Amino acid sequence: MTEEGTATLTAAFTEAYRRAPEGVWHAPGRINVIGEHTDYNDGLVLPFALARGVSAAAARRDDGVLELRSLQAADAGVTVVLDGAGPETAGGWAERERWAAYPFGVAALLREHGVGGASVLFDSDLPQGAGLSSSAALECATALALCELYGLDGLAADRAGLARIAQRAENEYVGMPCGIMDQSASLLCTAGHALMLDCRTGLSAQVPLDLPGKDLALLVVNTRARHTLTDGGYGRRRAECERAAALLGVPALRDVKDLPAALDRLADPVLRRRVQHVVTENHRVEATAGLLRAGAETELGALLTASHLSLRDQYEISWPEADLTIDTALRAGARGGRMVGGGFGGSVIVLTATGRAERVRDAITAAYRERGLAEPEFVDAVPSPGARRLPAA
Ligand code: GAF
Repeated sequence: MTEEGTATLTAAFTEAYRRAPEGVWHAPGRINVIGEHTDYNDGLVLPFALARGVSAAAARRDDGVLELRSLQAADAGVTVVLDGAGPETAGGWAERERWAAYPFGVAALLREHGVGGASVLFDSDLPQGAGLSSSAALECATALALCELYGLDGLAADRAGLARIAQRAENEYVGMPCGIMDQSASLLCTAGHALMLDCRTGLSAQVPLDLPGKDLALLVVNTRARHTLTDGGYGRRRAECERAAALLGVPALRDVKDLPAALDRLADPVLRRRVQHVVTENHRVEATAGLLRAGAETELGALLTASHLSLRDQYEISWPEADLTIDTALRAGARGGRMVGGGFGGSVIVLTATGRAERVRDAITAAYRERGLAEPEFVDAVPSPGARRLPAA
């Protein structure tokens, strides 16, 4: 968020709550380079933080009340007495107030760490439902703001621990059985790097990601086909993976070592396809991290496209605009590309030589126009810092 954005949010908070905020915090959205639907299979992911995200102006209240408002939902603020409130509290809210379940869940879970009431005003420059992790950004901005407001410096510094609390808020208070990738990306990423995260051990490493330095551009294309991950498709995939792991007698699909033998043991073709994706995707993450560490970014394209085909054909979560974007980009000379995030709508990434980026972008826009689709939105993909307190404007 720019200095001007911080000043605007501070002024809006002061007008809404008739007092100044004690600070403004920002948590970014993410792009996942590769490693899709591997996080809840105890696998590997490689996301980086975007410059765009969610900002939260906040101040403590001493009456145990949490008041949540958003510049994106002017008529849908929520006021809740934290004492005695639980996941069922959010269940009673109107549809337009559901966005508040994410920050409410975080605040409710932080109560046992000593967090009390607060007034919070959010602003976001991340498109919602675009697969860029606006929900995790909302959770993580809240988590960091509340920890710092209430002097929980140890917890605020334990970014991996904070990510687990934000994930639990989404699992328990929103009912979305997400993995740990998005919250980890928002809290742990650093500028100029992707985050290689082992979702089983929680161990992570920063992998330098400088594509422009290699004459490459990564286009993030919001296909404008909106996704909702709470409508069942995501949860079904997760349940299928758990069923396959149980049938194979392993703790998680991460532990499948001999893929052909595992596939032979599964009678259900759907489960075989899911296992094929998860096992091969983990290998693609390792290969991608290896290429990045070797400075061989130009070779990434084939891995990205292989990931997309696997998500389309084995995991069956791609959507027509994503396939159109990838096909068109490849025909226009891009090096590779894939859908990102949970699937069923959202965004796509395309890797191309910088010199071809404009041609690729124009070809994608023209393909959408020809089919009468709303024009796609191109989002900047600069690996940016993770969640932080913003300097006072
Ligand atoms: C969504 C989820 F929130 C993540 O945990 C992850 O599973 C992702 O879909 C797919 O890789 O963003």
